Amino acid sequence: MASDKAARRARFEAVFDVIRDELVEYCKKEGLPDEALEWYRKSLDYNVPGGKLNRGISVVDTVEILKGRPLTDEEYLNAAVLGWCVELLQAYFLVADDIMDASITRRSQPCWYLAPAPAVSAPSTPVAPSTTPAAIAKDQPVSITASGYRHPSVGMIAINDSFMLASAIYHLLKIHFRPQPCYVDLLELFHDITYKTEMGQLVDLVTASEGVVDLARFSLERHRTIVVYKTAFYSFHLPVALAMRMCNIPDSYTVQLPDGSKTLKPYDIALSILIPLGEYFQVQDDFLDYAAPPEILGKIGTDIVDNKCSWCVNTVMGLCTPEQRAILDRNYGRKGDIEAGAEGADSEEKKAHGQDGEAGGLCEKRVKELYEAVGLRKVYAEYEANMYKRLNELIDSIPEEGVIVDEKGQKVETHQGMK
Ligand code: GPP
Ligand code: MG
Ligand code: MG
Ligand code: MG
Repeated sequence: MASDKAARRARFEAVFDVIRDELVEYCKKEGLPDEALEWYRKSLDYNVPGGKLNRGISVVDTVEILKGRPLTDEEYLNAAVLGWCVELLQAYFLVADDIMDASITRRSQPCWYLAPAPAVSAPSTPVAPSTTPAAIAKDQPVSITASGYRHPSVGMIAINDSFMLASAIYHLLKIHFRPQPCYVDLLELFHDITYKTEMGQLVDLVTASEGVVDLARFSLERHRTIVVYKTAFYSFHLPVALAMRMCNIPDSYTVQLPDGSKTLKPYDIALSILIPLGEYFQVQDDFLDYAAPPEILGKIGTDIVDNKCSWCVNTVMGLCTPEQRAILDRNYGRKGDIEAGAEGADSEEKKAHGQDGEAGGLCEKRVKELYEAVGLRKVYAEYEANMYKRLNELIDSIPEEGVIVDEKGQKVETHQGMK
């Protein structure tokens, strides 16, 4: 089973080389200089293939389930190209999100905007090596190697790199899908879902506005809007909807239950499960931002320091005493060691901690202590168990058998095992 999963991943990964070469080759044909080709290749290799690949592989898996048989080589390539387009979209979002969230690491390497720039010229001035990621971040756009040399880092070229990761999607769709009937539907899906994700990112950012820390603006309702829009649509709905479009399932189809009690639309059925699944996934991301060690997570959590409307802070706000709430108000969303209303404080703890601190400093530490004190880990475990049950119930509510009819009410096929 495990080796089957590894083999599926390896087959999917092999398609990335084809895609990357197509993209770089296209830029070459446009006459770009070698330096730019080298840069683009490095950006693609650094940002696209290193993640879990769940989103991309689920396009392939869904196409296979819908076809109900192993895919031909041509079908596999098409499905994998769509999968890699989702991974390109994810790379585009992550490169940009890491700049906006001032993150330090991603997938156990420096965020792209902090990474050593590709094809750098020989270093000239050795400087003392810096040890903390925070120090490297402060020094950007210069990064420091283990040997202590300063290198120019990618810096704000990362903004253009993120645009090129997104544009690559539309180039690949054109090369691989233009003659197919699903082409416009695929384009529309990528455009619509990108727009929705950007809406979610906007709500995430304006709710976490810098310098104005007002926890009264947070709520679980606001959090739900953020996570559904910034994560669930692109991470869960998009891969399945792309597979359905590739299989040419039209919007006009309805599924009639065998007893005739209900008619359901296939795209609505998919949404009704994938959005709650995406919501759960982002709650987990929020929880891990606080609870998981960076060595395991591959990224250093920034939500507390960044004043994010995370599931953690919203849940703790509903559990804490007025005294604990005051601690939260003073320390949440603060970048350093100075609590709100305590400027100039010079406690022993602060001295011991050091001004540079780790990541967010003393304020972040206080918030994390509070999370522990209210038992957030236990509350999360309960949330996870409930959500797991709810998602299984939702999946079970999909009929095992149904009759698919077109817009004229004509039977298309009897479909078994829609789950
Ligand atoms: C995850 O938020 C959401 C995204 C990566 C979407 C970004 C959308 C853009 C339009 C740029 P997050 O900040 O919690 O993710 P992470 O924890 O991985 O940084
Ligand atoms: Mg982020
Ligand atoms: Mg973010
Ligand atoms: Mg996060």
